[in-house]
Amino acid sequence: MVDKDTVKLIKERCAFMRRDIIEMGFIAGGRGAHFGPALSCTEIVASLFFKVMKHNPKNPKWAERDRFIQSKGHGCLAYYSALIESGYIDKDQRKTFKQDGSHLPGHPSRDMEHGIEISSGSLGNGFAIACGMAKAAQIKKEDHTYFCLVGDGECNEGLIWEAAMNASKNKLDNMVAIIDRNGVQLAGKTCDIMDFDLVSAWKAFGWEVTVLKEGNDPAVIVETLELAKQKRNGKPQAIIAETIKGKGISFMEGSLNWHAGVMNEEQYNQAVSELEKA
Ligand SMILES: Cc1ncc(C[n+]2csc(CCOP(=O)(O)OP(=O)(O)O)c2C)c(N)n1
Repeated sequence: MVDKDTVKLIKERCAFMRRDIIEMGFIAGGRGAHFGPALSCTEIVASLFFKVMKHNPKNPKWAERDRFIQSKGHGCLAYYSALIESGYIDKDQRKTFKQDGSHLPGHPSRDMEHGIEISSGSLGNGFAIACGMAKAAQIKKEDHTYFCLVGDGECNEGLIWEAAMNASKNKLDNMVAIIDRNGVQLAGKTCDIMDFDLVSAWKAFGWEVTVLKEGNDPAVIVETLELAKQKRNGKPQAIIAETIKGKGISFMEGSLNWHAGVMNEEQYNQAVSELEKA
């Protein structure tokens, strides 16, 4: 059972993070931003950064830290907002999102000084890299956990399954994949584009699977992630988290239009006002 103070803290952080996401996405102007993919996983990323993972913003390269790998790199606004709210990146850097020379490009680019472990954005690659890093840690007998955020549409990539079977063969029980099952991908609903049973697939590839019905509820997320982190039973862990794409902004929730988009001033004002009232 997660205590009330923890839940309160994560909800507060999510409120700041959502504000950062909207600010940065609006600042990107005509370049557009992936709002929906960041808003669906805000609670997951916040639970990791503000409770579950051991890490130190003052020492980003601390060898014993747990690792966060955002394989669905296009959802980086959630990652960046967690790095900003934890102190890896200055808040005033928000205005550089997607600008040349920024620490905050449109997809994460490896930048260890600022807490970004790997470059990602080509779907499937981040997960495969995370499994490789977890294997290296296993060989070196290091005791930290690799948390990798994967999209449900991303699970259509063949590379995911090559890495998944390799991880179970290698008994990578230091590896936790969190699948952000928001049901909507770039050009349609995930079930219309490639309809397969994610739970059975991950199990068939040798992973222990937990389905998280309330993937935007910090209390349930923290409990599930902490359990997965403690399990060292010879199996990698997959958490299938049912979330809402665009969560928190009424006109974005569940919408295909806001996988990525350009936000006008009226929409920005509405989004900010909804966040203030939440
Ligand atoms: C290898 C590769 N193919 C295609 C794309 C283009 N692309 C970017 S996001 C996306 C959809 C991802 O959907 P999902 O994994 O469900 O993530 P969500 O946006 O719902 O968080 C696609 C196809 C890509 N980034 N990489």
